[in-house]
Amino acid sequence: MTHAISKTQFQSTAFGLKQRRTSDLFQLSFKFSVLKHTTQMARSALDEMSNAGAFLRTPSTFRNFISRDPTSPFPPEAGRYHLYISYACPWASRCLAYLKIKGLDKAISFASVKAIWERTKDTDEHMGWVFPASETEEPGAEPDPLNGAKSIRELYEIASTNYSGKYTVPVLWDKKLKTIVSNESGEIIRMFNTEFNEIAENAALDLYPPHLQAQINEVNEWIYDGINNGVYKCGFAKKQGPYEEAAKKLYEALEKCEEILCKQRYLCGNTVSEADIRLFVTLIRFDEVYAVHFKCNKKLLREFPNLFNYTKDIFQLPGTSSSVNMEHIKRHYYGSHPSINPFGIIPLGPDIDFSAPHDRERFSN
Ligand SMILES: N[C@@H](CCC(=O)N[C@@H](CS)C(=O)NCC(=O)O)C(=O)O
Repeated sequence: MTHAISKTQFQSTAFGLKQRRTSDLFQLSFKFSVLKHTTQMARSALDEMSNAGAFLRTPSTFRNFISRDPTSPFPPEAGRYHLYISYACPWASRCLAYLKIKGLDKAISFASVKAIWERTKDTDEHMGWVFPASETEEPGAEPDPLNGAKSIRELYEIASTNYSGKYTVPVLWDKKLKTIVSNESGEIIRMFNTEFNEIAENAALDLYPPHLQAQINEVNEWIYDGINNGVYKCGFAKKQGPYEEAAKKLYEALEKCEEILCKQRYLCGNTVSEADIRLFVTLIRFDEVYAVHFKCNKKLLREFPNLFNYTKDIFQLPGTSSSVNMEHIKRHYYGSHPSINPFGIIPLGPDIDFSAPHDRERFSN
């Protein structure tokens, strides 16, 4: 038996191979374009990049309001709403802090996802927030008690069949209409502050009182841009220029806070306000995460005497400390951004005791 092949056989085999290679290539490129398409559809914060290499956060999309207005489709009923959070996320944590501070935790249920992002579907590469499979899998995280969802992404897909944005926390969920009321923390905290006062245990506390609103809005604006979002602009920058610009702005804003806080207890005077809770969620993560993971190391929080003591002061407000889970915070950041920390190593320090004494009472009288 001979293994030689004729010229025609050779030509046809070669043609077949070439054809197969072309068709494989076509299929591969088709698969790649589908993949590209689906990953483009399922985005995360790591994809939000300008051509100049700067991080650009996109706005939230579910913007309904729970309101006491009798015509509101979302009235403030006890037991009707659920807050999906991640303890790691500063935006979700500010909602949880409000829920605790206002005494709403019996009226509004809440649960946290797992700390580290995982694949949300087998059919594409999207990495995002997922629920544990059991109560015991991860301390602090719980399976979805309402919809049995495996991921936050699934909740967005229940709420909207053609959603194409990011699958972010917080998610304020309406159990009755089975939909997302809001995924914008800046608006959720306003609802928690005023709209549930008939059922809130600490209704008298107003963190956005009319006489301070203009001042709070003004402070929020530069603190959001320079600090809350500023640390992300430092951490997610892909070029030196945008990183340096963000870091410079961050430290200017921190120095401005330090100056304000050497004269008064809180950002807008001697009573705590929304502006303080919004700043706090970034400061509590600063030395533990942002200084290392996001390269915000020009000066540590502990090197700003007023800001550091102020952070302890806010941490010690009744309700706030239970919104902080440092284990989740550190595991999330160091473990969910492989492009920044490829081996997922979590630094041991600095392990700050925020319940230690502070000197902020000096402003009270
Ligand atoms: N504007 C939103 C931002 C929320 C946000 O960015 N959350 C992050 C976690 S810190 C998130 O869920 N990211 C998911 C992703 O980027 O895919 C808010 O303030 O509520």
